[in-house]
Amino acid sequence: MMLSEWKIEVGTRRPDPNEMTDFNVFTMNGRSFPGTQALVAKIGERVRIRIGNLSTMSHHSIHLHGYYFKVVATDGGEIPEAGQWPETTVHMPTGSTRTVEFVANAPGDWVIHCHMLHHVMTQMGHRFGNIIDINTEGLNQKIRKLVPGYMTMGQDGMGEMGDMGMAVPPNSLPMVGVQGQHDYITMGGMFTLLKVREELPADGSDPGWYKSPPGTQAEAAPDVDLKRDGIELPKDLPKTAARRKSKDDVWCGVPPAKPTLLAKNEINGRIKLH
Ligand SMILES: [Cu+2]
Repeated sequence: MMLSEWKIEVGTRRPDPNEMTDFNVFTMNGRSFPGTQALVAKIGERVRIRIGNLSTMSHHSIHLHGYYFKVVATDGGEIPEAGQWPETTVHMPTGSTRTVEFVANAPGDWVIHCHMLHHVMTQMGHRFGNIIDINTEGLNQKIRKLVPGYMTMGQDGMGEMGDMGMAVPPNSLPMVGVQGQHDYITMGGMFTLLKVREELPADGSDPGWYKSPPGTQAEAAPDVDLKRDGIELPKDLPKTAARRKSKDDVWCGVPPAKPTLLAKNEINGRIKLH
């Protein structure tokens, strides 16, 4: 699995190799989530993943959910068994390789990703103020007098970006995330899934989302249990709040035919996917 970082300016398709620090696209095998390909394994298989960090400036801390693995080799060679160490995250210095091994004994969809925050955010990790949990009601109208089409975003995280349905240039990714089987996955960039199954499709295709057996997933407690334990839920649960649509925002749910920011440079017209 090759890790890379790129600087791709708005309206261009060619990564800028002269960038020194301000990378905005992070890839596994040349693709950013949700465009990455899932890794697949059959239950009981011994899995060996060799990771190479081709980034010019960044280290990456590659983390696998659901498993412990052992670091069994570096680009300097095999590590003798007595020297192998257990991990859930392997640090990848620039220009290095690490090889990890484990037995795929737990079925499921397990995330494997870089643990550096903006490496799983792609463009959204750059140059915006932190307004998490700030009350921004009415701010759009005020700022739009100065900046037409202005949108306040980020007060509930960046998941809302996927719900808006804003048009993007044809060779672009959503700013962050994709709809998963349970909820919107607010991740991008250096992020993919390890899919472990009893049986894999014979044609090597993606096995789809894991169907959890009944009783193995967390679910909302029934009212009777909450009452028994003396728990009273607040009226406006955080989950509901994070998905609310601002009444004052014409962009939400009704994307304009031609987004102002793109129309300015006619990016839609200039970029064609080959
Ligand atoms: Cu990283």
